[in-house]
Amino acid sequence: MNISETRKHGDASDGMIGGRHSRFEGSVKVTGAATYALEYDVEDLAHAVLVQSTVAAGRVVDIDIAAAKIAPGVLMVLTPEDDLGLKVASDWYGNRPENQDYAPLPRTVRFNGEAICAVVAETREQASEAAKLIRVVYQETPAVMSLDDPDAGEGKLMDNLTAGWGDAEAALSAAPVRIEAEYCTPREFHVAMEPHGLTAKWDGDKLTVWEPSQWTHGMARSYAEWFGIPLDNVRMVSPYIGGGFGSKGAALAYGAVAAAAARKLGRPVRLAVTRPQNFTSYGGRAATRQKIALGATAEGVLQAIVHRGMSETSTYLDYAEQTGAATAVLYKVDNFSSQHRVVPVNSVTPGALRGPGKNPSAYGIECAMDELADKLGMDPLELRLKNDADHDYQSGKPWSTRRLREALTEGAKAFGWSGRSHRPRSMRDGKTLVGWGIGCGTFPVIRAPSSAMIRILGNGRVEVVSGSIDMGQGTYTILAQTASEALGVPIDQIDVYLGDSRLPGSAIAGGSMLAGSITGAVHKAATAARDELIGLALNDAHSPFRDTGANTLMVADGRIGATRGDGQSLSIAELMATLGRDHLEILRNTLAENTQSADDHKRAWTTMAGVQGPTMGDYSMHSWCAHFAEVRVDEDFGTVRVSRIVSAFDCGRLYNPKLVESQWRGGIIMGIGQALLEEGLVDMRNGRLVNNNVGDYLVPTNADVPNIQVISVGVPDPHASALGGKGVGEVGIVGVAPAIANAVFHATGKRVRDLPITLEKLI
Ligand code: MCN
Ligand code: MOS
Repeated sequence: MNISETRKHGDASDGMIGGRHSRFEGSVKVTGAATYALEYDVEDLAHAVLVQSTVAAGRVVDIDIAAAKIAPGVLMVLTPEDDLGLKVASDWYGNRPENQDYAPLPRTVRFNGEAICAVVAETREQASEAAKLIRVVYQETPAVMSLDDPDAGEGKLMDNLTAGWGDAEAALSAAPVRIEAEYCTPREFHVAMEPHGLTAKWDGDKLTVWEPSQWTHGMARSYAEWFGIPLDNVRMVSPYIGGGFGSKGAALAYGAVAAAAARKLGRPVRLAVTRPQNFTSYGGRAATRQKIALGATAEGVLQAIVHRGMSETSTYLDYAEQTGAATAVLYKVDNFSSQHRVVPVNSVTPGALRGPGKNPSAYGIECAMDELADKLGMDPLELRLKNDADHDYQSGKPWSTRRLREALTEGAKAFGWSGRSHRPRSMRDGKTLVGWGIGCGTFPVIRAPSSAMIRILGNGRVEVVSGSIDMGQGTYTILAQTASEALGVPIDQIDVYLGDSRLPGSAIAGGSMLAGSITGAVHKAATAARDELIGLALNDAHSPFRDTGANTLMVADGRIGATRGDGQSLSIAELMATLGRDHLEILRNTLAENTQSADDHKRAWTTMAGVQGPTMGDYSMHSWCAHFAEVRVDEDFGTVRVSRIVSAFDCGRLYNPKLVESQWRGGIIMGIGQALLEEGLVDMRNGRLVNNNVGDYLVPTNADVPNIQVISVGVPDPHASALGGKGVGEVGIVGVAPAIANAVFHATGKRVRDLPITLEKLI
């Protein structure tokens, strides 16, 4: 059965909110019709290649570009000598330093792999060849290579990440049962299938950038500010993205270099960031360390949590991988203290990677809970249920919805947890040790203002238009479903246009905030569009419904007609053909090339709607999950295989369970990689990331992925979003690594407290 047949054979309600509709853009992707950023046919294109520093810190004192400049095809060589005339752009939150110069090819090197030169040539091959001819002389300065470096120091205490209530230290020392341990996670990377890169083209002072983007509006703002041009002059185009996982939310130095080169050269420039360069052109997940002490009664009632975490950052910006993020919300505890420090090292500034903060945080607290259960001689499931938090102890607010208890009990039932013998090394299958472990996860509900546009075209088709993006998570599909349901138009009559900064602004596809934010906007716009269509049908001088005496009409299955009886009904196209043009707002929109026939657009009519990001208000809102993992460990060789995972989730209402299950599974698979495989290795002599390629930086392959059963225990959460859904995209990875680590302990009796759990740590 091919994709279009799958769609045809789908259930009729498939296309509604909550239906299991297959990926809307699936067929264009599998047939290769989807165009990615580096595939656009742009005339007169030149190609740029980056040259990166080979030292961790220092000053570029001499660059010999003579040979590169005369190499075949070379058009331009950019070095720190060149004034690109750029200004520092706003940060993430829109704060901008006044009139500061920005040098994306800096003279002062801050990490190994920082871009310092670029070569532009007629072809990419010529640029790469010429790049090899550049000779750079550095004056090296002392550097801190990683958190493991003896010179790394204690870093800086982050006041905004210091939390506490009760008297944690006193309650801890008074507690009859205590555990204390340190947990470590390494530097990790996104490794999205589509590497970074862009094509930049100037028309006068107007810039078009084709670049994979999790946030077209935010990135367009950076380009505009770098170059000092109005925001309207920048167009970011990003309709298809081969995965981002947090790495594609911000415009980065290589983008500034390519766009500056294009401006200087007067030709469009394409810059493909190579796979190795991907590892240092933007930040992965920071390495973390955290000490956790838990105190409990002999019955397993938590008395105190003391948490001290740290994460690496760069030498030039503080980015905190917040190790206390999940610690504070998972359990009921009256005495709590958490601190987080950032330690500058000579690396690119780390960034968000699926479940930032929450992910290493859950690794710490969920391993610690397992250690406590072991010390108490208690079932780790029972320990978690006993300490389930009835409200948010940090904010004092009630949960909007929290079904972690249900996730634990339903997950346990599906997994067969009651068959566990709790003593470590007590379950085996021949020569293989078998272990079962639990890890819980959470991710906050975040929202941001989003807007969307609905157009009903003269031919009866409906367009959903938004500047938000789909990097694989399902935005196209859920927006089509939302519009279909709100308008009463079958989903195959709907087209969705995304990924262009000239379209209505939206939340970033980050922090698992997009689906909840943008479905609200589309629902509102589509409902308003339907009401306006009905209004026109009742009032337009030419409408056949005008004289029927009806005071309302309904739209269903793409037809408009009387709400009851078998009165006349018309398809939307038939109705649109009768309406007077004076009632149709003629589109003066920018999106000519994304539209259907020009004539249809003349008869189109537009509704815009926006939803504000509601404040977090009176509730504490989060998604929740409980993972149950089974591992099999070879006793002689220490090899670990994950043989089974069952995970239960509370993410509120699911707009499309098929896509959600895929999101959860994707997160869980990344969690398997984090537990067993992934680790950025730094050469302590020069700060170079040694395994900067997909051959040496291991991510799970199909052979590493077992049967994963996912279960939804959520209920619609009216506080979380307009349609009742909570975030889905990130919570899946949170809690997987501790579930596996705890299973490995259960199998082997050996507690590995630093990820990944490789065989040499087990032997
Ligand atoms: N969804 C749903 N019902 C809900 C919530 C979500 O059906 N109540 C489904 C929808 O298909 C929606 C998807 O889940 O498109 C994700 O929704 P949401 O949780 O709002 O997350 P965002 O749309 O903001 O996407 C970003 C999120 C993040 S932050 C990372 S990191 C991540 C992730 O999504 N990166 C991904 N999932 C990814 N999936 C793919 N394929 N590739 C990535 O790079
Ligand atoms: Mo996701 S790491 O917030 O893009």
